[in-house]
Amino acid sequence: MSSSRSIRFRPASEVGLRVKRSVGPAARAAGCTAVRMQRGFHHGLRAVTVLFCLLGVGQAQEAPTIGVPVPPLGAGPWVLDTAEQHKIRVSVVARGLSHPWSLAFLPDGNLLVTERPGRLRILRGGVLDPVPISGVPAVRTDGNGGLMDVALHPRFADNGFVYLTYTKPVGNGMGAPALARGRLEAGALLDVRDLLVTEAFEGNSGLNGRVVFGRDGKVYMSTGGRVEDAAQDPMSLRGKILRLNDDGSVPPDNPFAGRVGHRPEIYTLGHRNTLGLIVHPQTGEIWNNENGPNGGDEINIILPGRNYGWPLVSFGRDYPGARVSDHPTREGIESPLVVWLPAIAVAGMAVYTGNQFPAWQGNVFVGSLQAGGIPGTGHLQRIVFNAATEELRRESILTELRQRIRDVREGPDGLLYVLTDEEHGALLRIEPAP
Ligand SMILES: [Ca+2]
Repeated sequence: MSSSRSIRFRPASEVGLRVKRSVGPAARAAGCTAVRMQRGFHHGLRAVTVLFCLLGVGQAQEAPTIGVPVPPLGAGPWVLDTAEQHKIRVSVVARGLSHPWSLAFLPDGNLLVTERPGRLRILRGGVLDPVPISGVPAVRTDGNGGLMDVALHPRFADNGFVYLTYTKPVGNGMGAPALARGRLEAGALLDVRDLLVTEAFEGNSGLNGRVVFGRDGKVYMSTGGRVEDAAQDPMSLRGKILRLNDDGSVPPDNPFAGRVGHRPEIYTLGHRNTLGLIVHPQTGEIWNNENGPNGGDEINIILPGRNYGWPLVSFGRDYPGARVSDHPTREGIESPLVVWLPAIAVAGMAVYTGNQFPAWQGNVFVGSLQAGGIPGTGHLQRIVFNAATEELRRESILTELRQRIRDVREGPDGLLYVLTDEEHGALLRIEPAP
């Protein structure tokens, strides 16, 4: 059994851990490591030392295995029963995708899919072209980064503009989350250029980025900011949602434009790691979802100039178990619309408005990479709200497949499409079953 498949420890760099080996001989023999955690807060640096035994892989004692082996995804289709939309059929549209991250429906019916290792793929007539689209910028692929989101310009049919978020390699092993634009023409991206390159750093801490066009025609881009207090720093582009013109310039009506000590690109701050960013199809609002550490995943309604709290305020717990903050809310900080504790590693988001699933009208769908810290438990969640956008019900579906769900979208045909973020990943389609 592959331990790398069944145990996915998040690296120390993700949680700002500093590993020190000044533990006693007995603890060392048990595979324990003393870990000093530090996080900068506005009210001072808090530090705590804990014994972190699970990281002692390869030392005197092998760490316990978490999770059970996951068999490869079968051929399908699968007919499943769900709580309100009974009998759905899930089928494989394409497989053999390496860590697919995002997708975009083209007006001609074709479909773009990003693969995190740095390839942009196209499905024509539902068939995956074995040849990737050329012209994609080089990406840094270690850790969680690489090629991530893809979005089409609102006037794509006229200008062919495709927007990509990716980790730009900037030398010495460093990577910088970046936004690039190119023109799609005959299977190639042409005139590709970076519109924004954010701060470079080592490791994989908070590399992820989504991009979506608002109804105002502006580009909204998220950046991860899960270490230290970068998400609260108004001069850092990390841990933010940024708002740009379609050419990458800064709109003069941005909430912090012209304010001393603030980067003008910032639309909102205090985000840990946004993995879902959408325009709500019924209200036009920008919604995000973001990952907490060991709990505290959130859905938020994104309002200009607001602070969403990370790392000052969270409902979550840190990886060793302690609460992130003494109180989960604070005056002047936006509270999440939905919270998960423990985490489901939320990723991707769609609000269903099609006519294929009448019982799912207005429901929010999110992917889960893994639930409750147990590998091999990824699935799709459905959330039902009332007319006042207050949560009523949650349902976990596709649990039988046990795949890491990275993205979920409603297609122009009113069906739902799901990407499984696996080494042998797949594009799945969900439709009503007779
Ligand atoms: Ca928050």
